[in-house]
Amino acid sequence: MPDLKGALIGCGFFAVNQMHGWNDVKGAAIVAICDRDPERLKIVGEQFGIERRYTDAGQMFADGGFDFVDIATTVNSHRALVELAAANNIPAICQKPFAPTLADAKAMVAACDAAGIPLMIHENFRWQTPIQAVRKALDSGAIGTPFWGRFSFRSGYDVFSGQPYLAEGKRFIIEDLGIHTLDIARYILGDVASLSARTKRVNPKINGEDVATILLDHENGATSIVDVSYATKQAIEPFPETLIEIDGTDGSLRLSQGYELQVTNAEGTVNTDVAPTLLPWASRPWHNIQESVYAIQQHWADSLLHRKETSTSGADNLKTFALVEAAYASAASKATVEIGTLL
Ligand code: NAD
Ligand code: 89V
Repeated sequence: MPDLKGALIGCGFFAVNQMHGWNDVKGAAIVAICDRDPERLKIVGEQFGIERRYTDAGQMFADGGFDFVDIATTVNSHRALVELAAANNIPAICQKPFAPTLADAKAMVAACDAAGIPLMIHENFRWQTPIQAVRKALDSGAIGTPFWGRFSFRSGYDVFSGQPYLAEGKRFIIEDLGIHTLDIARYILGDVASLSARTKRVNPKINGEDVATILLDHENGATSIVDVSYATKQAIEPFPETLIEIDGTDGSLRLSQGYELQVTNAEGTVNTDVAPTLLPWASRPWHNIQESVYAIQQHWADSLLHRKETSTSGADNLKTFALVEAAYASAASKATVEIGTLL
């Protein structure tokens, strides 16, 4: 089958990982790039040898010649760019967070549905090697039926130097990082019926919350905790590892720092190294995230070529994004939020 031709919009900090990922993906290649900042356009264009360069996305769509678009801009431009893709009947990948509001995200899904084009949210954390290993261990039945879980990301890593906008918004950790952790909780323990949340801002130099603790009631009766922090200084910095504890009817599972997966049941305890691969273009400690970028992009190419729905389609990701909205609403009101009222 011929390669899919892609265009990428937004040549900033994270897009460099996406461009490396596309170089590795089988069945797809980037043929055009766009950034409204000519400097970023030049840097990424030269680094990856892309000659078709645009400062205006509308002009790039008008010129055409690509089968999908990869939107790697920050959140405020997502709706307009996804709607532009829908208007041009071009399948779209959109970075997380989906949109500034749930209403925007729903409108984006509706626009793509009306145009009959696939929309995938670049929610890559569930594609990390250790998270996939946890999913496989549960699917094997090794610990029976899960009834409790904890999904934890606690770090003191300076994310603001690479992504200064993270310090500026009224919302921070739930919208930027907790969104991944909530998606992992859904991926591992299923959809969520209700939640309650508490937040805190510890770092006085930022505007948003940098600590959140969220209690989830899953539809299948399991209970879990999602706890995230960028204000936690530890002896060995775990960034960007998500640590997981799951208790099941026949055993338990622990994904601990250093990418070790421990599964315990009546037959004993098995420890497995589930560390991500350090891809040739990747660098520690980001390699876990970088490998998942390649994995989700390969999944997109395979799904588009075989006309299959993606794991993190727009429709699926509305259910993760609703948890973000619910967590902020619960933290403000101190009430439990029923997720069904948002969807
Ligand atoms: P960034 O600010 O470094 O880059 C964004 C780029 O988009 C900038 O160069 C900007 O000029 C360009 N841009 C913005 N609006 C545009 C428009 N309408 N047309 C053309 N270009 C436009 O931001 P970043 O840190 O690279 O983050 C981008 C997105 O990636 C964010 O949504 C962020 O949350 C997400 N992100 C995801 C992960 C992950 O693991 N999935 C990690 C980091 C960042
Ligand atoms: O994955 C992300 O969305 C990043 C980071 C890991 C720094 O939170 O913004």
